[in-house]
Amino acid sequence: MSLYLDNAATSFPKPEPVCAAVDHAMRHGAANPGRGGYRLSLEAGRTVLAARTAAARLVGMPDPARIIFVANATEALNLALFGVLRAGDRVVTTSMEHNAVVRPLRALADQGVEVVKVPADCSGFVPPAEVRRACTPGTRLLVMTHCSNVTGTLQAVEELGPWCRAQGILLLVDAAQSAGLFPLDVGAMAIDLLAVPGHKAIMGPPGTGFLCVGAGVQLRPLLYGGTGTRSTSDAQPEELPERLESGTQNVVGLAGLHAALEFLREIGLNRLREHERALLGQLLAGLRRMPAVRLYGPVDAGRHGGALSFTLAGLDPAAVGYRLDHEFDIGVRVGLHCAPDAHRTIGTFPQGTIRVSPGWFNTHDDIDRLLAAVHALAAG
Ligand code: ALA
Repeated sequence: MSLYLDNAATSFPKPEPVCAAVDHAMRHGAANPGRGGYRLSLEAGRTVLAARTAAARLVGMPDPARIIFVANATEALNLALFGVLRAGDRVVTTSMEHNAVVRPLRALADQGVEVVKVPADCSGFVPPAEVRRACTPGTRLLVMTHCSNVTGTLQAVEELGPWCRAQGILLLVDAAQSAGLFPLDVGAMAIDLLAVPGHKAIMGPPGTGFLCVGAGVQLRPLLYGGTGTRSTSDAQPEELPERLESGTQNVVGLAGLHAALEFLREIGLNRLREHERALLGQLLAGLRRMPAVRLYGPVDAGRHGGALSFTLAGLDPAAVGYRLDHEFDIGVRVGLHCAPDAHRTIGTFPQGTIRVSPGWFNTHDDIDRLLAAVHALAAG
C-alpha cells in the first residue's frame, strides 16, 4: 500500500467529514453565494460565512470580515505584498522564504521596492536580533515564514511581532507550514497580515486558503470585479471582505474547509502537534542512527515542526525520491521544494534534500517503514 509522507506539500488523505462536506456541497449546495436572494444562494452564503467564522477563530481574528478567501497561501502572499508595497518602499525578508515570497518580491524590486534579505543560520533559524538590525527606520514591511517548508524550523515570530508593531512596521507572516499545527493568534503575536493555506495541516481541500488582514491595514486589491454588492458603482467596494474577493467563491472548497476547521477544533491543536512531534522524534532518532544520513534543521525539538530534511551520502536526492517511490511505494518530496534560498542557506543548493513530512493520519509503523527503506538505500 502506498505510504504518503508529503504533508508539507498538501495533506493527504483528507478527514472523512471534509470529503463528505465537499460531496454534499457539490451535489446540493453549490449555488453562487452572495449573488441572489433565493434560498439556494442564501444557503451557499451561509456555508461561506461558517467557513469565514471558523477561519477567524483559528487565528484569533475577532472580525470574520477580515478573513479574505483565496486559492492558496501563494495568492494570499501576493495579495498582501502587492496590496501593501509600492515603489520607494523598503521591505525586510529572510533567506528561508519560499518562492511564493521570493518571486513577488523580485517582481516588486523590479518596480522600485527595496528588498533586504536577512540570512538565517545553518539550522534555518533567523536570529531576531539580525532582523531588528535590518529593519532600519523607514521600513514598511517585514515578511517571513513562520515555519520553513524545507527544514521545519520555527521562527521567532511571537518575539518579532510586538517589536515590529512598536516600530510601526507591518508584519506579514507566511503560515503555510504552521497553520493547523502551531497556535496562531494575530492579536497576541501582533501579526498584521497572515497567509494561510487550507489544504496543508488544516486538512481542507486544495484550492482553499485565506489572508487575515489586521484592523487598520489597507490593501489594494489584486483582482477587481463583481462582488454581489454595490453593483450600481464601477468602483471596487471599500468594505471587507468584498473589496478583496471578486468573482464567484469556491463554495465547494469552503464547505470542505469549514469541515476541516471543525475537525481540527475537535481534535485540538495540542493533540495534533503532539502526534506530529512524536512521529518527527521517531524519525529523527532513526535517521541519527544511520551514519550515511546528514540531517538539516533545528537542534531544538521545540522549534521543529512540519517537515524534516536529510541527505544520504553519495546519493542524489532525486534518485532517492525515485527509488523510494518505485521500489518502496513511499511518496516524499525531494529537490529544492520551491525554496532555493533556503537550500542555499543550509548548503544543499542545487541538489536539494529528501524531505519527509508526516501528517495526522500517519502512524509509527509508517515511520518504521520509511526508516527501513532509507536504511536499505543507504546500504546500497
Ligand atoms: N510549498 C509546498 C511544499 O513545500 C508545495 O511542498
